[in-house]
Amino acid sequence: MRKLKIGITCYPTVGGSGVMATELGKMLAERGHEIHFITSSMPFRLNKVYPNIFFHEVEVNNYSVFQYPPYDLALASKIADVIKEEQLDVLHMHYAIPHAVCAVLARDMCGCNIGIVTTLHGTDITVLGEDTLLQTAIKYGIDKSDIVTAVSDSLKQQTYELIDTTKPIETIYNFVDMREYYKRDNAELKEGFGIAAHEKVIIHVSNFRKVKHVPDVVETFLKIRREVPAKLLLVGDGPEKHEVMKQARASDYTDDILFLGRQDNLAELYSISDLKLLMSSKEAFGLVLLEAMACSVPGIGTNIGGIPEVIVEGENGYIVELGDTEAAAKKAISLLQDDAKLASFSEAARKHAHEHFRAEKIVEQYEVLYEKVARHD
Ligand code: GMT
Repeated sequence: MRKLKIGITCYPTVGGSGVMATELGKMLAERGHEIHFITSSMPFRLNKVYPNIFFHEVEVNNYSVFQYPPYDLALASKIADVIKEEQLDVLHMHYAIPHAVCAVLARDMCGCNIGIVTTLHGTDITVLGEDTLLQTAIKYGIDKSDIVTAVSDSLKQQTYELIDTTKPIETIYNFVDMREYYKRDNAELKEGFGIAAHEKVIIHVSNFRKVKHVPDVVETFLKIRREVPAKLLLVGDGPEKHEVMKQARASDYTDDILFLGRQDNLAELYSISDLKLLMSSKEAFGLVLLEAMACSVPGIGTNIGGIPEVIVEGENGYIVELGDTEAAAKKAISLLQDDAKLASFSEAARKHAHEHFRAEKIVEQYEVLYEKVARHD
């Protein structure tokens, strides 16, 4: 495979799409490609120096003549500069708006024929796509990209339902780097959190947005806790956290609910966890489920978006209807009270992550797409 110069734009802050874009860049760099991140700040998972990864910061100045800082134009202009200066072969944009639209504008600005691959992650379609003010821009970003991918079949389907486009969309699932995400022996950490060896650990990781339905996670846990000695680890931060803290404080099991805030080393936390809960109302894929599965943690998730494409019902986890905390708790209790079943689900989770979503397998699929649209001059 030809080594390419690839420009990547994503939202570099905490969030699944930024995580995926950064992990993809790191994997591609390891495979010999030259990677140029064109983002507003250093992607947070880019925590080590790579000789063939470069960061081009998009600076947005505000001028008194503008009511809003012109991020989109600054980004398009920066992408155009980087295409020319670094002789990029291909652009990979994460999010249809504004990123794909900016890439199209940048291509036009530099008058070149660089290929644009756009990946849809969910929020850009299922949240923004419902906004009629943005639908035309989203359609433009999709239609003008050379190749469009979605992170699940469900997201692909939803895109056709919400956006008036006939553009072919290819599903390329998210991936997990199993060299980083694997179960380690971490009894000391469990003890450090004050969790007894016999207690089960349930984990939820999110940005505490409304769509994550964290109150349903807490409600499910409280039902489990009445039957099983357990602790709930709530990892992350976001707009709903305050409400969830109030809910936890008002419960009979306040001390069993641990708020850990944002954490980088998720594999360590998954290594002390027995079960993952994801009760979202919108979820294009559910990367956190996959990362947990790679660490041998089965999941219970809602019958929403791409979640049923990650969890195999009754094998490595369970699917419940949105808001059905009763069913989630019942299934969790049956699993947590049966050590043999829990061990079999844990192993099945790890195996499933490896067979279907391991990084090498998925990154190859992107390489094939890049080769199709990369410049040949
Ligand atoms: O889930 C979030 O709130 C963050 C969001 C994002 O845009 O970064 O995540 C989306 O992309 C992830 C990576 O592809 C997916 O795993 C998440 O399911 C998806 N979130 C939603 O669809 C709500």
